[in-house]
Amino acid sequence: MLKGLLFDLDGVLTDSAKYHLQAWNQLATDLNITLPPEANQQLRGRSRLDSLNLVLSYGHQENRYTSAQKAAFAKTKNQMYLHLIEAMTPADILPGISDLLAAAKAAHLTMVIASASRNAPVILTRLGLAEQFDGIVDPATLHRGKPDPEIYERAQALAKLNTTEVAAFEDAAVGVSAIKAAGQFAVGIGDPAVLYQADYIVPSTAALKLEDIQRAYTTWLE
Ligand code: B16
Ligand code: MG
Repeated sequence: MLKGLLFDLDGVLTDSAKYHLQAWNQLATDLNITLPPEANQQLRGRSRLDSLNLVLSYGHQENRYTSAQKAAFAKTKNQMYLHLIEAMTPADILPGISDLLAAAKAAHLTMVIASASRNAPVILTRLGLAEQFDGIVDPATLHRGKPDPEIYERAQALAKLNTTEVAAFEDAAVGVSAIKAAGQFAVGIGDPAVLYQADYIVPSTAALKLEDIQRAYTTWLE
């Protein structure tokens, strides 16, 4: 029986992924790096440092800088990102999400955030969603980023549920890989060609309906 929902944040609850990309683009330009079109998908869900290393690799600069220089670049990117998200309000909650959360609450499902973003608490507050969740995994305490299953295993532990009692939501290929490596039911939001590992895929959050998810989950369990 479905007892809990585990949520990625960026790209699932709100479109902050576009602000991440904008800030990485700005940093890349400063470093004379041009991000390829696939960066939009490849940067999704990755930790701040993994993302920076990917950005540097697009410019063949991954071995050019010290750890201290990389930390400074990551800090600069985060300051740009924080500036971009300053104007976020509850109007930035993606379509279909508020109804899904309300339906899940009515069904007494436990809800936990499994976001790689260290800014997740700030964003949840800006969206007015901070009180909606039963727990948030602290990404600062993780050893490995998505696609490693650690973050989804921790979210499941916070929900105090078994692997087969949860459904997890992701917009990133690395995130879906993490969910599947954790053995959980994966709901992918986006392009099926990218999120092919997911057990149930919708084109956008507007198409998320709790009863459809429950039906797909029941089929998956059998
Ligand atoms: P921060 P998610 C991820 O959040 C983003 O998708 C990814 O683009 C970002 O680099 C990562 O968080 C770290 O975020 O720099 O704010 O700590 O999709 O796992 O909710
Ligand atoms: Mg995401």
